[in-house]
Amino acid sequence: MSSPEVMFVMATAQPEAPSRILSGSELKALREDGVICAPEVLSQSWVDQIATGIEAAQTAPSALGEILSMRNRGFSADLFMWLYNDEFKRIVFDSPLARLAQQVLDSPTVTHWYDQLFLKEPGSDVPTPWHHDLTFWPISGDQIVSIWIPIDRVTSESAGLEFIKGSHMWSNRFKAITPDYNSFMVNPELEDMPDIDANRDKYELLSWDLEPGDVLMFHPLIVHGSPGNSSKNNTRRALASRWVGADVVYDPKPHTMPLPANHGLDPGDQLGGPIFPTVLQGE
Ligand SMILES: O=C(O)CCC(=O)C(=O)O
Repeated sequence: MSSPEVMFVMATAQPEAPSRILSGSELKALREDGVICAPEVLSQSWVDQIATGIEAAQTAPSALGEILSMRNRGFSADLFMWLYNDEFKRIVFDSPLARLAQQVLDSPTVTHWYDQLFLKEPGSDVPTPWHHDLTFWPISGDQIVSIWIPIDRVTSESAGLEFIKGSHMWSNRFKAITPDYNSFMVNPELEDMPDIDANRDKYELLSWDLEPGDVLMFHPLIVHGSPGNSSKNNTRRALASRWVGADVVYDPKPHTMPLPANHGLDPGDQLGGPIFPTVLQGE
């Protein structure tokens, strides 16, 4: 039997448990619909820590964050914040996110893929065009989940995310729609995204009003997007935290997102190493 000291060290070295575990019906809905809203899984204290991290990333954005943001239109974005921001580092290693992902991934290991900020100020006219994620990610595998965490109350007025139910099962693979500086990510061999907004009645759209503490969890192939923030007073801050299991490998296809240079992976390597830390190991 372990000594109490050893048990204490092991316990503090592990990420915290979520406020509650996902139910069987939530896991089934995620498999079938490609997305779920999981209410009340994060404590206010973690929401506050994410808010502090976002504030720091806003005050001192990375060079990439400067490029991705359109501050004159009330939109801020950043990527891989955990590499330079201690608050986000704690969120990767200590928060309940790894354990939430573990429930979905069905994998012995749970590895952090990357984190991403999406902030839309009141009145921001910047939409997130309809897209799916996996086509422009340089990875392949099945065990992948994104956790989208709002820090503010979110409604359809304040740029709530929308999803096409079941679209993760479609065989279509769509071109990314990007600002000019990211046009290298548009793969000409893929289909154009249909005009979903002009034909909204043809699709089964899912969206939720969210409170801080609630999260959305979704499949990397589900088609999703969000409008600008038409509310007058409510900023919409969100962290997307992305996780993978043991079957996911580095696959640097053309027209995919660039990664930090020092990841040390060769094509076909299991995702891991210093830039993609494995937070839960073989449990
Ligand atoms: O927050 C948004 O508007 C976009 C989020 C998104 O596309 C994602 O997390 O994959």
